[in-house]
Amino acid sequence: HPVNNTKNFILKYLNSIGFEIIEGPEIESEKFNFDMLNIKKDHPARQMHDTFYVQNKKKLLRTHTSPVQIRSMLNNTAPIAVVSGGKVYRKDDDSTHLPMFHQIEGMYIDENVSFSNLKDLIYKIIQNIFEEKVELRFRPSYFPFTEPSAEVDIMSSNGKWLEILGCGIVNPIVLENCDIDTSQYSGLAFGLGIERIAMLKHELTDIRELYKSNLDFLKQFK
Ligand code: 2NL
Repeated sequence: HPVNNTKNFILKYLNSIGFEIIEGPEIESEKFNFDMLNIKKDHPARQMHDTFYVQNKKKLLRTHTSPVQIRSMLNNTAPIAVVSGGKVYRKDDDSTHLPMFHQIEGMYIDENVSFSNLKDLIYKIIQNIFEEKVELRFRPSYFPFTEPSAEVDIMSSNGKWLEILGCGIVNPIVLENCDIDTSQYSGLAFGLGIERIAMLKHELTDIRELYKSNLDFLKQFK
């Protein structure tokens, strides 16, 4: 399936440059999906229309793969270089959004990790994905779990900027939540939607094509 092909291709590259591939549960708690990541109680993403809650709101379907990195910070000591990939869930359903999609997130914690390190890594990842030199730009953005944060756009063949991933320097609040000494360590992190990249690589226009289980369609992707 093009989504699994894309996921495995990106994970394999990140693993080859030193990131350990880790996994975690799809059913999560508010603590790991939101609290530990500095996503406050009144943050819009917490409202019922974004998140699938289960078991009387005691548990939820993870809205991103970040809880996997949170667990790795709690269970290991720095330096840490990990990448997680898998299914995530949000209450969305149209030609560009699905209630279930796949994400890859990477995180690197060490002494002296800087925004230059982040930029260098993102350039390498994007060039590996598209297998050629692509023009890209970093645009200032906001995520509660990174500070500063940026979204990265690539220049597409029709001359338009397209958003490809989000990234940033791990917010020290998140490191402190995981008992990591912020006087010694800093970190970088990034997240990308796999369907979005598979669509760009294969020039698809409707994300729902990927999940119609139409074998004639899927057999095109060898
Ligand atoms: C996006 C943006 C991002 C992260 C994910 C992260 C995880 C931890 C700490 C800090 Cl545990 N950051 N993940 C960071 C920046 C962006 O994803 O647009 N994803 C589709």
